[in-house]
Amino acid sequence: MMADVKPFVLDFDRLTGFCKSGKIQPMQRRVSNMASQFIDQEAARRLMENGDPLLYEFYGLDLPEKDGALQFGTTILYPGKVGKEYFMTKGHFHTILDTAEVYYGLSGHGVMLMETPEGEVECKEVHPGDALYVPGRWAHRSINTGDEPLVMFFVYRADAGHDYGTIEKKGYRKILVEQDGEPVLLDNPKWQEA
Ligand code: M6P
Ligand code: ZN
Repeated sequence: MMADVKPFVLDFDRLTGFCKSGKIQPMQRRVSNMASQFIDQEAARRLMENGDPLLYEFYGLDLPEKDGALQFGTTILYPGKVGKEYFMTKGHFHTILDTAEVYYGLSGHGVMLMETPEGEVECKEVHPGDALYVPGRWAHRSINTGDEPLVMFFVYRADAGHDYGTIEKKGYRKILVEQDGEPVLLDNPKWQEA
């Protein structure tokens, strides 16, 4: 199977992140795709009734999920808030837990919120030109704290897989909310021990 994959080039715009030729199409996630993750359920409901805004788009490739292969693309996370909570990605552990991922900031700015199954938490800012290493075992969620799209390039082992279940059930330990115009990391009141 791998032998069938020939070298190829994809033309991601280095500011918008979109594939200019349209050779591949992004996946999209809206508020309704992850409404239960937000703290302010009333705000999430209002947004869903008012056009269900797009939170983010990201590209994935149809490549064999083999440990010798890589998966890569761009992710475009729009600015906005659900209540006081910034627009964010669902976030996930990798199914093969101990597999890492690299993100490279192209435009906009925000943070990557990460946590281990044992409860260690890290929050790292990403600006254009920053390369962020997410080690294996760390769940990762991107959060847009700015007022323009946060665009990043990412790459990870193609067989890593996405484990959403843990985050969907328990939530993240921390949330990032705006207070007096600044992002503040707080304990997630909805977080539950399994
Ligand atoms: C990035 C990558 C993808 C991931 C996407 C969306 O583009 O990490 O693997 O799928 O973000 O994030 P999520 O899967 O958490 O919705
Ligand atoms: Zn990942």
